[in-house]
Amino acid sequence: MDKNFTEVRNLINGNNKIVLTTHLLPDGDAIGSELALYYYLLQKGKEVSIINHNESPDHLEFLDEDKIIRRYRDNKTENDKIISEANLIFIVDTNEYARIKTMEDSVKKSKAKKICIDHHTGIDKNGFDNYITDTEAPATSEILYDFIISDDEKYINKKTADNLYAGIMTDTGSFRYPRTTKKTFLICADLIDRGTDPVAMYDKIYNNIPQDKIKLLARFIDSLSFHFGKTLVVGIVTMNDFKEFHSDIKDVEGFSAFLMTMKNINAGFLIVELPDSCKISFRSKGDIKINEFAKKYGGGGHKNAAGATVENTDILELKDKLIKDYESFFKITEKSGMDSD
Ligand SMILES: [Mn+2]
Repeated sequence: MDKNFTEVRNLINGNNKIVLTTHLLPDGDAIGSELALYYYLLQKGKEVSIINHNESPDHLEFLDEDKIIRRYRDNKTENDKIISEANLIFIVDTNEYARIKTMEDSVKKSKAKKICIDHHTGIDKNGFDNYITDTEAPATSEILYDFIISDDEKYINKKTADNLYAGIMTDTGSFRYPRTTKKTFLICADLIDRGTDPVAMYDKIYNNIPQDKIKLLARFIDSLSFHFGKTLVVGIVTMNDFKEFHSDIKDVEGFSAFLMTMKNINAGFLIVELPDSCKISFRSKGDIKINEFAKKYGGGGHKNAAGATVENTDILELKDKLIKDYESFFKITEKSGMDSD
């Protein structure tokens, strides 16, 4: 845990032009963190822009009620200018420059001080001028709550509270995932005190699934294969599936978590076919360190949730290889059960 609250606050107090960004395919914690930080900085009189590689997913667009978030490629010239003139650039919910994708060069080139606020493992501290990280935190939004309230609780207004709540709720899988603690609930209770409506927030984010996404989910469920006594489950989503259901990679959000809802499953893989690569989401339960396994594929993450991208591969060959590698990596014997694929 590295909480350089005072240093980061001093940087904010001493600078005016601030840019916020986050990882590709931003999720609720990414967008919630950016907007909460935005409304905090706005109250401190700062000139703030949020610029992202991707647009926000449809079900999170309501969070950006003031239409603050800019997509980098929509006006590259103007966005490059904002980035180059910034004094501070915050990168939230990721600690890898590669994950800000097309913005990487522009951000690195800017003379602005770079500050990372994140809860993922693996930060290269030399890559940032300052950072606030806590890998025990269930969400970047939870870290930001502590950071903002340590300045002055008046800064957590309704808009800040709503965005922090959205970030925490989504990154904890609605308070179900590991690292959800008493503190998480106490923070959310405080956010509710400050005006967040937890029922409305859940309804807006989750009871809002496009029908095509449900059809994509049905196709994904149909693809599931079970291995090693039905303890490993593997599901795939192909480019054809995306085409048929007018969907894209944004629409597989939640599919990997879904794998882990099944009884007796120890681990699950979601493999998504993209134009030149396949994206793998690794999930596990308990002490199975799936991030160690993901390293074999050049990926990484947490003990129970990791990811990797494999270039130029056939999705079905990759699937077979994953199952074989899983067997040898975790030394699964025949006694573990028969492959029921
Ligand atoms: Mn997060």
